[in-house]
Amino acid sequence: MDAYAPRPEHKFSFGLWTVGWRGADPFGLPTREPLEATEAVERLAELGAWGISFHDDDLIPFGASASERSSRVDAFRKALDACGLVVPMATTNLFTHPVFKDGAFTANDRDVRRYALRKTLRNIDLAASLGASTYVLWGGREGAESPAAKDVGCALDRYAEALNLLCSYVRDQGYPIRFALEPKPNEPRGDILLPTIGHALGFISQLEEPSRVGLNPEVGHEQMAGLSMVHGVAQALWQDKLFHIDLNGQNGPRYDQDLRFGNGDVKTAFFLVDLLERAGYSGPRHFDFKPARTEDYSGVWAAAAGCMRNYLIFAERARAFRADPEVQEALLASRVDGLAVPTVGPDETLASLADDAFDVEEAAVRGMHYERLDQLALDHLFGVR
Ligand code: GLT
Ligand code: MN
Ligand code: MN
Repeated sequence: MDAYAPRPEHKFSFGLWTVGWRGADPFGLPTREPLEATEAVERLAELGAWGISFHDDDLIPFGASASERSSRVDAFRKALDACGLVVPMATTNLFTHPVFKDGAFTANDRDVRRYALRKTLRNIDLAASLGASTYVLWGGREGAESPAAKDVGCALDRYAEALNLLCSYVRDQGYPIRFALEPKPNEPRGDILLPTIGHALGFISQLEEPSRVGLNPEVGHEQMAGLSMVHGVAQALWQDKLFHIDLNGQNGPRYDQDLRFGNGDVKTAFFLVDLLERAGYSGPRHFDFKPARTEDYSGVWAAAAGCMRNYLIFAERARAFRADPEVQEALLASRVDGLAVPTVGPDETLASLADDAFDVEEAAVRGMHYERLDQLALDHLFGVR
């Protein structure tokens, strides 16, 4: 049996817009024909995936008639049932149509903001009927190119207003849905609001129902901001805010590469999987990547299979790293366990600090032995241990 074969219990999911990306970029036309949603469902199920997510417009073309809408949704539902795939998450396209050129929930034009809310509510109803429990909000157009163009305080007021209204809607409807904000620093806007995990966590604390709102961090987006995805996700977990995750690959701060998971920064991917698995993260392992436009559909499916295979390889390598007696000894030598001990004990007061017999010079020369520990991690990642 292939130890790296994906199975539904691994909870791998894919955006319909990922495998369905046709390869159009700012410099070139699409290189692939459109992909039917039903075929995406069938192929992903064959590959061992568990779920599929979608934007309203991925499934139902923008402006479709009522009859086209219902026939598309019916066909999708049938394919899901036939293949045993679930819809763990859905989201709204609030960025493609030119009406959203200045944003959706934070557009300066009030009628655009009201339209964005209507479009979102309509798709939340569909998401709920398909069993989704997470609703992602990626505000790619919420931002500006000039600081003169946007009153950021007002924009955040309107963003919070939208979130508060959406929370009250799902509460009133009795939908078991939570919202997940997806940070990104820039692209397509020059500067996007809620640019990082940290900004989004701070914003959530200002909402009326913070417990209903969490995060959907994307690997490449934190790296575009030059930040550590592993530290960001660890903090989201620490605050019980990791509702969903977009796994992909990126090579440093540049345009959003959306590489398949495992391409790009492999060491980050390894430690991210190590973190998710050890933290007992139980949500979807969702891949949000763009199969390279050099590929035909066989390459698209190879890339989708590669995302899942790489996740399972990293998980296995991370388990081996943690189980290795030499690693355990190296962790102790680096005193990694010491950080779990409260700095001032429960029976102590700050006055107790005065009793420490502490030799500053001796502490200053102690080595941490992190280089050895890190090399052991690399040896495991490279498969030479
Ligand atoms: C878009 C974006 C992704 C978001 C999607 C959700 S759409 O493709 O690049 O990062 O996750 O709206
Ligand atoms: Mn991206
Ligand atoms: Mn994403």
